[in-house]
Amino acid sequence: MIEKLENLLKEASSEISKADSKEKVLLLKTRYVGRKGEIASFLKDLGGLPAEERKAAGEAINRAKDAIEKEVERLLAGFDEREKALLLKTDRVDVTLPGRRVPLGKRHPVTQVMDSVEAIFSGLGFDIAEGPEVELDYYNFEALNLPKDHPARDMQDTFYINEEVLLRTHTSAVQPRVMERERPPLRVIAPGTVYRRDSDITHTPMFHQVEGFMVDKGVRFSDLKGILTQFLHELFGENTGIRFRPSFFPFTEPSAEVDIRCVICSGSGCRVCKGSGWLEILGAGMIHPEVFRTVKYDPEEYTGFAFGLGIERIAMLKFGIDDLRLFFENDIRFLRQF
Ligand code: FA5
Repeated sequence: MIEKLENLLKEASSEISKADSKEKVLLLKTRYVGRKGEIASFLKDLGGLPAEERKAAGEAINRAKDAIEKEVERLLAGFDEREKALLLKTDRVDVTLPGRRVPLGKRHPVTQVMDSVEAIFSGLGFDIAEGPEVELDYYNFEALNLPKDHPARDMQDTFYINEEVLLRTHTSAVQPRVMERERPPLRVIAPGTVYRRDSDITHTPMFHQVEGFMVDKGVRFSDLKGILTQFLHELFGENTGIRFRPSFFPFTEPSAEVDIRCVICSGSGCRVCKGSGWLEILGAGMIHPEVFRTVKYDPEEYTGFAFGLGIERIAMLKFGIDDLRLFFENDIRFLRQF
């Protein structure tokens, strides 16, 4: 058996050394040292040997097996090395290939308008303030000269949380909050989200406003008109049609609303401007003395103006959109256009 084993070992190492691929080496490995290979058949024959020969024969089989396995491993390692070297030579990174494009997101048109409005008023010396969206009835109405039984509360359909807490219906609620904690002179804008039970092509239940107010000694209606005209010219261009209309708000006296020439129909009348040729974008006026008394400012000493802009309405006019609800449908095809 020992002799037979030596012959097998010779044959195996000669065969293995001739193998010119990894696959061939692996096939020979199976043939010689696999579970049903040549070495395995020697192990089977071991039982037929006289007891005194078995030990030496067993040791010789194991030695032969080890030798073949070592030879196989050595050759396989050689193939791996050569493969790696070849890969390093041929598989170069082409640094001239163009990179993969990362699709760029866009800012929402409402955010874009909000940012422009903030930038223009910052340039005019206004500071930015914020207030809560879940607001007390007191700041949203009472402190603005709208006591509980005031009929003008019906002008804004309110979402109430309970009798004293609501979703703010306008950013005007920030006015008494700021005035309560600061003294004039004040030049403040307060951008934010507001809520009303409203829905049609020019109204949505959630929308954005920017409140603005200025309080000092000797502030006049002409200051309000000057600031708003300057702002609207910067935003829409010098040639845009603007009109001031008398109006009513319980927290301003006198009050006005400002309209912009409808860009959808250029003023000839359409469903957006309801045939009038104009679209209302803001309410404004001189702050009511009652509001000043509530925040402990002396109305004999200070005067001030305030205004509240509808951001979606401005975005409609700026981008020529004929249905305000489109801004909130989150259709990516619509949003990509801005
Ligand atoms: C007010 O909200 C007042 N607080 C504005 C104000 C501030 C007046 C300071 C005086 C002094 P009004 O309800 O008109 O007013 O709304 C102001 C603007 O918000 C409107 O001109 C319009 O552009 C916009 N707006 C009102 N309701 C909606 C709505 N449901 N959806 C979208 N925009 C709206």
